[in-house]
Amino acid sequence: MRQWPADLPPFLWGAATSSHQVEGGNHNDWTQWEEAGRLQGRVPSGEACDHYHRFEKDFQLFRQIGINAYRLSVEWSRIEPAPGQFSAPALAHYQRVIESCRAQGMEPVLTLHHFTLPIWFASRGGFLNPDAPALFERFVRRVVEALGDEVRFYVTINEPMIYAVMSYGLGTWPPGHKRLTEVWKLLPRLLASHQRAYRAIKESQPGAWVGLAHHMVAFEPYDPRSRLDQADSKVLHYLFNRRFIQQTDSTQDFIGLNYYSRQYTRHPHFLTPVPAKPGAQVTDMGWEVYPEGMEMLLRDLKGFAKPILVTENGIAADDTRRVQFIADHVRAVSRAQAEGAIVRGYFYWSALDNFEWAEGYRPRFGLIAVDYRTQERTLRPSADFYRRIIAANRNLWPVSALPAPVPPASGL
Ligand code: IFM
Repeated sequence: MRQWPADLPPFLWGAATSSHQVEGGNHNDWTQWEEAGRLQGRVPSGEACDHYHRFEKDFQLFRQIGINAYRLSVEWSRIEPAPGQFSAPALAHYQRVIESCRAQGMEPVLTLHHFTLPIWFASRGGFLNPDAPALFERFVRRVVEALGDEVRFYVTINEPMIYAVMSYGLGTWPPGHKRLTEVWKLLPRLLASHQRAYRAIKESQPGAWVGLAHHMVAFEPYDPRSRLDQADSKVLHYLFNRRFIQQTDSTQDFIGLNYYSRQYTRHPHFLTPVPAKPGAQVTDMGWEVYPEGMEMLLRDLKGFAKPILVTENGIAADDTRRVQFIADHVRAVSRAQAEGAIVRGYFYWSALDNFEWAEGYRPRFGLIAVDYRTQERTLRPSADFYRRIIAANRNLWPVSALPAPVPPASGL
């Protein structure tokens, strides 16, 4: 197993965002979708958190929380607005962002594709196009060339399975297709795109750590005694959680895990698992809170014998629940570490409230509340709780200290 660099903190305590969800002023396949009225009455992303212009001030707030790492994404549509034409100002912008991130003592973890596409790329069929891997590689080379060794951690593709299912299976995201056959066509293209990006990054920065952020769901049988429900949850665990990780085993230096919830398989509907049982406590997204699921998945990932970063974990709910959520999931990380999972980082999703795709601005995931009218930011009590966890574990690995008590609710 590759050694964790001695010049890095032993554990990355971070928070995450993505370009389209926070930057504002984008022009990509999602903005087209929003402008075409596909958000079912929800407000389009518009100026979002205006993070594109306010990133420096935001980084100062992040530092108040004490995070030593920040996961962000670059917006392909800004960097390559037309095929083969790269925008020097956009690349210079991200150079400044990375510089400023480092100046604030945060290790950048850079995602290269987080759901959005340049319009020209989308109109050629996006990742379904056989040329997509080569086009993605060309973009990745330009980014890596511009950022040099300032970025050590790359996530090539965020949540390939979610992207495939939402955009091509359920059709709730652009391009809005509902064709399982396309999901099966898309996945090998995403795989090839990742592999080409991996090689391109390593050619230019051999010391880089490259991986993907895999969305994993803790699947369990709806009826624990039903053999068929049990079998379905195993099948789905393989198809949705493990298959892509197995296929990328030789081209990822770390495994990124995005974890949010458990779902139940109920035979014969194994492709449409049940999000929660009646009476379960759910978040504003309708997702059940189940920290044990994260521990279970981290244990499962142990077998790949690689460092693991929890690249996302978070909740859209009242802030009191957020505090409890963070405490319970950090505890799950600590238990998984005790059982041998080499977890090297935890990134809360999200640093700021942001644009939650088809759900618009209603769900609030942030450690920092954003007033979208005034762009005013306010640290939530959960940010203070996270700060205390980080302070208590500074320079410790594995995670071992969980401060108490839980701060009171603020209504934010
Ligand atoms: O907001 C998303 C993010 O873009 C990808 N992972 C899940 C988050 C919450 O739904």
